[in-house]
Amino acid sequence: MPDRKIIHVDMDAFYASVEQRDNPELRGKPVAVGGGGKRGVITTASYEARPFGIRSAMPGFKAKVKCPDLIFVKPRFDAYVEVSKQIRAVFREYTDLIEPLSLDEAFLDVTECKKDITYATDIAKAIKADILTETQLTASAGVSYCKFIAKIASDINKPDGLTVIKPTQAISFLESLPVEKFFGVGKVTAEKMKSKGIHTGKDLKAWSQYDLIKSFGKPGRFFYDIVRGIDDRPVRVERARKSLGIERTFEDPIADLTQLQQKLDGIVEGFMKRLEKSNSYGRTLTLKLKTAEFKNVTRSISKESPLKEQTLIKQLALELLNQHHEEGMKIRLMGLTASNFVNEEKDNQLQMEF
Ligand code: TTP
Ligand code: MG
Repeated sequence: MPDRKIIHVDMDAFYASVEQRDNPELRGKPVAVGGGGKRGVITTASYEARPFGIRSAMPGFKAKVKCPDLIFVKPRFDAYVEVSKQIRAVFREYTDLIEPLSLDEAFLDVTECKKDITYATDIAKAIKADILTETQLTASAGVSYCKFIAKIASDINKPDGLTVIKPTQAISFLESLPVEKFFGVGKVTAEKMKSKGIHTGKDLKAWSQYDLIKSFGKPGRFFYDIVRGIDDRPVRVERARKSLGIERTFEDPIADLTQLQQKLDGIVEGFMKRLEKSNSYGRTLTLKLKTAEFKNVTRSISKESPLKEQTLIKQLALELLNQHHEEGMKIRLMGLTASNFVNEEKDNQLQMEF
């Protein structure tokens, strides 16, 4: 694979910076977004609050003890979504290969840049400048040849940072990296690694692939590659999926319910394959029937959590059919659709990439 140019962009103290921008009284002061009420937790804190140890997910009352001058403000999600749209519009000026990880963060593949800029470093500088002009907010960027290293790099000189890690620097950079910084190494895995004497990339590199898989399961294979700077995962363009499904047209319209139930069995099978392939599971299941007179009937059922179980889906599909099939109705087409997809959390999304 030829060298790619990957940029990871991440806004600085995102929610808090938006609040400081929109309310000058908050500027230069320690600000926490969220964390109000008895049990509230903080979503993020301004950089002025961070030296006091104020972090995301910290309960508000605890933060107040650490930093008595801390100002709490309520989140305004509409404002954050608006900024998110603005930064994505900036990204699109440079490339169509954009993979958002959350409102304030995305990977960009700028190997082929829409603007005539040769070096990825200059592209990152230009993107940061455009974001500042458009939003009056700063972002940090990491530049490298793969996603994993670009993401770590964006975190190195926050706020308003720009860190470039070239392929020639990657190996020594990764050797000195603490294990918890490695992609896919969560708290539990990091503890386990440390108990086995693996503290840095250098320690990790001393392990064979066989031993890594034996100790850490499937991700061991990934750890083996990544510590050697091998990460070929493409920047994946996110297509917001609204629904997903299959349908079957019958040669001759079917009136018999039992026969339709049998046909539905096969449709459920195909439907499951479709869901598994795209790894998307919706909370709503819709049955579509088209009659011999070309009349469409669609009936839906929704559950609280995503529908993943074949037996449950089959049962729900049958219920829909039994409830809505009427005596004498001749069916020429039957289909199943999933919709109402649940957005997986950021971490989940990263974990699933394995
Ligand atoms: P982050 O990019 O993780 O953090 P940040 O932008 O606030 O600060 P940094 O400069 O270190 O990047 O998250 C982006 C936003 O997502 C953050 O402003 C608030 C929200 N968020 C939560 O609501 N809960 C959380 O636990 C985290 C980590 C973030
Ligand atoms: Mg951020």
